[in-house]
Amino acid sequence: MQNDILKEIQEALLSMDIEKTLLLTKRALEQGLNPIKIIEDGLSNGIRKLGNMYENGEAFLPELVMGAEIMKRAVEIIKPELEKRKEERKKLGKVMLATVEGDIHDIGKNLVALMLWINGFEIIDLGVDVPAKEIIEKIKELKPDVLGLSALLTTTLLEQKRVIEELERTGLRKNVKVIVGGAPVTEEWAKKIGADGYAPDAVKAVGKVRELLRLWGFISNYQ
Ligand code: B1M
Repeated sequence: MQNDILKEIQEALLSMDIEKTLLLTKRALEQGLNPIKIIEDGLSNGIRKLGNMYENGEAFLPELVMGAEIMKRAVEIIKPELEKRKEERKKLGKVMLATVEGDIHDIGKNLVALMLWINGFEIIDLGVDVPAKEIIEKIKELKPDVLGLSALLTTTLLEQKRVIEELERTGLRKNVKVIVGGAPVTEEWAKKIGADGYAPDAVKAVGKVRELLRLWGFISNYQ
């Protein structure tokens, strides 16, 4: 039953039917489905399938753009449900997020931001296509505890490495934990470039950030 509606959401998104995707998203919420499940198992799976179709020449760029727009609108419907679950605990830490230079994909990063925010973290979102130099400047200015770098293109993965190198070069590396993510990112890549952590999805990103800050002794009374 639950899986049926999630499958229908995927199909509606794949057929670019905005009205139907939004309607089914609302219906899934009314049925009491977990909002995170609707995002991950419904919408995100739909858009990833669209990406596969694009790769195989069965879908084209305007369809990817449209799919991304539908996904964003559907997430807007789900957001208030997630906000109700927001943790009003004392400040857990400040997380700065960016999609690296050359990369404009932001759906995944925005989900990571949303999940961290509802779990009580302060979020500074620098947006997309952010040059390493700008990230360094913002770290100096705003002093986040964690820096999260998202990259969706194999060509922009190297930018994650470049940012970490810049952190080392400017002496800031010791002040900030770095977590990396995005579809082509792996645990091995994260280790190779000297990141502190990697998360495959937005929910696990919350766990990873908590773990890093706890290891650092930042969060004292953490459950
Ligand atoms: Co593009 N794109 N795209 N695209 N796009 C991919 C990434 C691609 C795999 C599609 C494909 O060919 N199969 C491919 C990359 C191939 C490669 O590098 N090997 C690709 C390409 C080629 C391109 C262009 C070059 C196309 C062109 O112009 N010819 C171009 C690049 C532009 C640029 O960035 N310079 C481009 C453009 C676009 C759109 C603008 C149309 C649109 C983006 C809209 C937007 O983001 N506002 C788009 C989309 C939608 C996709 C796909 C279909 C979906 C991405 C997405 O939103 N996924 C994507 C295919 C795919 O990923 N399979 C594709 C859903 C999202 C929830 O998942 O982003 O993976 P994801 O995020 C997850 C995790 O990865 C993780 O948590 C998130 C939530 O669970 N995560 C983190 C993400 N960031 C994290 C950070 C963390 C931790 C976890 O810590 C900091």
